[in-house]
Amino acid sequence: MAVGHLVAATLTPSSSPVLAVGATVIDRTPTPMKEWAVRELGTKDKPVLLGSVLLVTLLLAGLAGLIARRRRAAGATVLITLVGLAGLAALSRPLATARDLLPALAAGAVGVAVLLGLAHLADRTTGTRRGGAGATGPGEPPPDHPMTAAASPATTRRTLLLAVLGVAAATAVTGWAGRSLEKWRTRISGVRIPTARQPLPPLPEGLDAVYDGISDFQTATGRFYRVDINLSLPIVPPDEWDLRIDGEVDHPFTLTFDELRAMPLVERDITLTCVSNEVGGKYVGSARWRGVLLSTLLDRAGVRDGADQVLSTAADGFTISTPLAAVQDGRDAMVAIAMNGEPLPAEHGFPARLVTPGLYGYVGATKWLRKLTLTRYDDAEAYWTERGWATEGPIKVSSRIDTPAPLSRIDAGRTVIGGVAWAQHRGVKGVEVRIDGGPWQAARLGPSAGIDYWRQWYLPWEATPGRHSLAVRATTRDGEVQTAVRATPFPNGSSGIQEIQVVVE
Ligand SMILES: Nc1nc2c(c(=O)[nH]1)N[C@H]1C(S)=C(S)[C@@H](COP(=O)(O)O)O[C@H]1N2
Ligand SMILES: [Mo]
Repeated sequence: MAVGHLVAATLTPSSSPVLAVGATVIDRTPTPMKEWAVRELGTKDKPVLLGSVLLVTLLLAGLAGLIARRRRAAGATVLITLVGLAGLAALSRPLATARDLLPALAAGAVGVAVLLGLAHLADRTTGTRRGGAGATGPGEPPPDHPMTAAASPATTRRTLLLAVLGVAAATAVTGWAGRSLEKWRTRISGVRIPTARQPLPPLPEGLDAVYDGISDFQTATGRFYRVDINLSLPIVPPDEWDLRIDGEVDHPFTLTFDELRAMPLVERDITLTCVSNEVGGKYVGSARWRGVLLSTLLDRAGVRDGADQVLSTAADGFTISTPLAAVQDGRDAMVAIAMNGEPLPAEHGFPARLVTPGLYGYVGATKWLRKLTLTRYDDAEAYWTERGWATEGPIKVSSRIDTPAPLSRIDAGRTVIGGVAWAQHRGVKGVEVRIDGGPWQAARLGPSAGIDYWRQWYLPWEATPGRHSLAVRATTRDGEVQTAVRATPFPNGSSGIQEIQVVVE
């Protein structure tokens, strides 16, 4: 598997046997179970999945080894079947080509060679032990038989041990080399993003500068939540990349990266949220995006009557449908090429992604964007909508307590309760806090960076010893109060009010 991973890293990382099987497991997992995994494991879901794939493979390969002790061909067949399944998984990935079979072929060749080699050495240890016991009977090979006379039992066992350790070490080095190569190939260097026509002034100082524990007003790129279907990042060299705009348009066209970045760039502060975010969850982040307004691209293409969705296709084969009405209602959806002043990192969609204020990521935030097709909902369905998630995904008003942390112990005395609230493209008008089931009290709001951005808030609190429960809710500028009615993320986003317990000492 390590060899397969290394070979894949030189070609297409997602064709690695372990990644291809992992991705297939994700695809085949029913939505409720996927939701459970995201909820229980959070961002550890991927390491847990890959760890399980590796563990099961090790066990099955061990089984192949045991079988090979008696019947070489049968053991090798088990191994080849395993590798064959990984090869099929790689071939069934959305953008797979025949080349994606190579990692599995390499894994199969090396795997069978190692299996036969180790089985041979293992036989010699058993053979010499038999010979050494001196129990040479009528049916037994004579002491000078090549199997028994080759070496002393100690030497052979040491050879076997050394061979096993050697294989283990080679596996570790090869696996590490594959991971390093994969990382190196997704690095971004030497990409320059021009400044915006009208650069935004720096953000005002946020509440995080004054009160510990409140989320930073702007989320640092390295700490921005990441959600996508990929176990390995797509490699998209900017000089091979282009963006196609087609479908129900008068003038389809294609832009290279150089052409795109030469267009007039705008800058916007926008908060992204994942539909999988639970009430109080972490799948929300705020950044300054720079790119080309989607409306500029659509105007140039000339959208025909009849289209009702913008279907985007990404380099990972992922698709998103964004309601045309939403991107034409004046909100600043854009094809972003920079995040917080730097080129997009590979994790967040390099070289270009869609950002749509007010819509959950799965309907408006296509990373590694390659194509925008104007089409109809009746004619095409996107990745998550095919899997039962809602067609339109407006972000629900929500708020989160960042400090004090749930179930924490804090000192009695003067402190603050604080956090963030968001209602993208509607704006947050107010935030209220409820202590121990008492009346809702108005919190103070931090600076505003527009209706598409979250709002920090805090409430000074004289904490008295004992156990306390704290709850928060937000109100939008158009007057909607965050509902207490609980909803799961599936199918159109969570709702409810976050209530936490703390102990004051
Ligand atoms: N190509 C691609 N784009 C994608 C996804 C994906 O799996 N593939 N996931 C979407 C989802 S569900 C979300 S919430 C956002 C997350 O963006 P981020 O990882 O930059 O925070 O990306 C969206 N864009
Ligand atoms: Mo998402």
